Amino acid sequence: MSFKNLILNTKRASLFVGFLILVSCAHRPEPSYPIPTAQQLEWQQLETYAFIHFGLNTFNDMEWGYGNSLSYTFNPTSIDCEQWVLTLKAAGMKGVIFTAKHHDGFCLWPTETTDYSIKNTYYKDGQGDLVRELSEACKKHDLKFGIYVSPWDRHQAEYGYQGYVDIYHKQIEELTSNYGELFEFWFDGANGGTGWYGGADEMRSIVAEKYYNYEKAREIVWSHSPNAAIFGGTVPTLRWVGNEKGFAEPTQWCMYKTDFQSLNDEKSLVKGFKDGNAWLPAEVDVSIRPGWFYHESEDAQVRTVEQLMDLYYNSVGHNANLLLNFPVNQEGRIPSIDSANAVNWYQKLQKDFSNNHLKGSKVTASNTRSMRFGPKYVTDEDYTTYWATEDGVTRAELIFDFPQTTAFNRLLLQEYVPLGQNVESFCLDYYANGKWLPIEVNEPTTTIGYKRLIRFQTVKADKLRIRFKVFKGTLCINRVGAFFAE
Ligand code: FUL
Repeated sequence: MSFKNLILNTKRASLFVGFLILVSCAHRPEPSYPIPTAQQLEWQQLETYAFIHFGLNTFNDMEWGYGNSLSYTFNPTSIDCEQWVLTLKAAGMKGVIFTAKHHDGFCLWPTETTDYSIKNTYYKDGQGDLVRELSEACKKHDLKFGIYVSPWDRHQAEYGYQGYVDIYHKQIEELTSNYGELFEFWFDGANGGTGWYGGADEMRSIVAEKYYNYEKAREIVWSHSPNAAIFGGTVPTLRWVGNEKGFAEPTQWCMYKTDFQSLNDEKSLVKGFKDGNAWLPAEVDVSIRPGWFYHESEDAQVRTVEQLMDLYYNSVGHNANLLLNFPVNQEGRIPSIDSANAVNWYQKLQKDFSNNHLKGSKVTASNTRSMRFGPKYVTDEDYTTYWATEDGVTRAELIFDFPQTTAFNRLLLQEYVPLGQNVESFCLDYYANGKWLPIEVNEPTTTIGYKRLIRFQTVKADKLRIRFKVFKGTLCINRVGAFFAE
């Protein structure tokens, strides 16, 4: 080989090695398992959606009907499912889950499985079908639709025996095959034991994880709505947060353990498991009033805009979805005070998060995997792009340099969870008058997950620094925002 050729080959070889290094850093970080399915991710991106509790309880001033309230007492005077849907949309809800049957066993659709239904009421002379009316209003106004059908049935004589399980599965079949695509299906875990049970009027105990055959129930749901998220039972795709008060812990893992005991352990449900074997993010279910059903006596206790805001920060802001219940009253409407508070809350929320002050800032990162994963992607609003560090990096920081001193009091952080949830600890500092100062936050700045929102006293800063102190796997940050809320 001539000297000239040798030089040429060496040059080619080093170019090739350089290329290899570039390619290896440009590759996507390895996921840290467990990770969400496409369906779970889509569900998490909904963030807020509604419950509607309505039925015989509404007309009998009850929360848990015994199973013997007379069906003709169900008598709404001016029902309007479009009013529900338009209210929910104006309150920013992405979907609605309807109590097609609550524990009292009364069915709001003309089921073939029992006479204890809307067929035996004065409503539309027994020709009504509220599941139909609501699902059609949802289609018309583009709101997702979901079903709650209580496994516990205090009316059915066969409850506790195989006969009822067949009825229950048939009800699921009817509800999933006749009303279009469902985004979520609710298997409520509540069971108080006592009930009317066809006149037996006694206590009946069952072993829920065996009795209802939830595996088959889910199969029925998925045979019609393969993308439906599943709440409750033995094979859920999301988890109850362990309370109905409206909060998830700030330290909040999407990961969970899927044995039935863990699925019912309220202390763990509220925070998840860092070492959980499955992706099972939390859903915070809570009512806009003290009760799930409408009671006139609670008209003065509707959550205010401020209280709804707290619910939001304690659920969506803590890496969980918010399922907000709206009781429908005896007229068949969402009362105006509930609707006004919810809509005003949503408008405030939109205003508070309308202007991300980080957008005009210059961002630098202590470490970057490659240009394809640069820090500029944390403010681009594109869910498919993110900032990532190189493999093996165990600490990293982002600094945002503002063009002028900027006031803010809210921060938004999102990990790129399609590759898993990694961050365990971070801290926030701002730069003002020539020095770095900590942003005082009154809750632990630990996990981030799909979304974390943080409230604090207004700071006026020239720079913002986020230090990611502990994380497993490779750090992947999808979005960061700094906002000013009045
Ligand atoms: C609970 C039920 O017992 C309540 O009545 C309500 O439906 C709530 C959403 O779930 O377990």
